[in-house]
Amino acid sequence: MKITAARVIVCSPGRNFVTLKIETDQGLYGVGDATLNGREFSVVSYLNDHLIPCLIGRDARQIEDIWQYFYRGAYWRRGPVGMTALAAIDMALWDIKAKAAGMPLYQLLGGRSRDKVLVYGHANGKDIAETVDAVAHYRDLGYQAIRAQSGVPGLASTYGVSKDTLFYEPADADLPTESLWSTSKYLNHVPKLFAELRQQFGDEVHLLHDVHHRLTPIEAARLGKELEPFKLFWLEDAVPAELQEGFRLIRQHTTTPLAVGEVFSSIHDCQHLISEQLIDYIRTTIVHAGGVTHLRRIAALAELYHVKTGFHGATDLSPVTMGTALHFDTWVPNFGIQEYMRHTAQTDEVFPHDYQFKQGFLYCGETPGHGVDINEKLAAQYPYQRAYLPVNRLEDGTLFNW
Ligand code: KDG
Ligand code: MG
Repeated sequence: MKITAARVIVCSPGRNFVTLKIETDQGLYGVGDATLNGREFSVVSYLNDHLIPCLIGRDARQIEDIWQYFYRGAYWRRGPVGMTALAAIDMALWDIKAKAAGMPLYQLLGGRSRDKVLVYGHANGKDIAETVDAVAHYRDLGYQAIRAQSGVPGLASTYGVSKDTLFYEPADADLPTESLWSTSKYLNHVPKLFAELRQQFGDEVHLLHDVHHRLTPIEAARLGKELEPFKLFWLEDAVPAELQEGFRLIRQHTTTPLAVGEVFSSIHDCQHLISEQLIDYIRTTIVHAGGVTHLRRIAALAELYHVKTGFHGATDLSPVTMGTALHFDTWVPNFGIQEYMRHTAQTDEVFPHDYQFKQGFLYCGETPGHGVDINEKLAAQYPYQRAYLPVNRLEDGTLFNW
């Protein structure tokens, strides 16, 4: 089965998405997501200028060989741009293979390990009262796991607090906006938020929180310890994770479960975090970490060390990634949870899919392949709109982590 064409489609049905479509001489095609939020065209160029010329004419069935060809063959390994481009090819090839087999992707991976996929949604508010209302709203929608973020008194804006209740989109301006950060104000506030949430909602609901890379290990240790009475499902991205051994310090001080990895692009970014049991959930996802082929290796390593999956699923991961991730989640033995931020109706229309949300769970479909397509005609009506993620400064002006 020869690859005859590969096309990169850029569209913006409410937000930017980069999509790869691979065609074969047998009439089957596959679709992959190549979206890297705020850096979209670096992946477009990597695919168009460097990978696609080497892809045409290859046998679409040889997924592993093609993966190795682009990973080892690049000489320049890893990194978000290269691994996202490789992931898009990999996703499209798994889609083709599953379509050729006449099976939904989870069957090819090894079959069903569960009936449904537990997901968490995002409840945000400008203060504690608003966040309580947002959590109540998600409870009404059927969610059993909810991430809670609240504005911090004294700070004009905070990560995770949106204008809209269901469709939080941080890449919100054509040049980066700037927010201000104070670690002490944040650390004083967050335990109050979770005390109130437990008071209001009891112990039944799973509560999660994302620090978004803003603390040092000892600060994260203090926060984890103070949050212990409120039994979080996880504390996410407590520190920027370039320093894997930094997690040892957090781990020595707290039993709050730790999740990390949405910005990782390879197994080498989390090898020590996993093998030294410094984390509980690994958040690398299909699109930013080399596709299904590479994620399988990460999940298998994690399984050895009692680490569960908890894939990133923000709105910048297109429905193509969400659909593929749901097949992976349906199969993977050490599944933990899946993040699920809803896409807008416009996005859902451009990417027809067969997955469904019911009462706090997502269900992947039974269509052969990963179950997500792109309506190219409709996509053409939504041209690219430049959009950046914000940057963050300390109150004295120092540039900080966003
Ligand atoms: O593109 C950046 C977003 O995907 C990220 O800010 C969302 O941290 C995030 C999360 O946990 O969903
Ligand atoms: Mg996050």
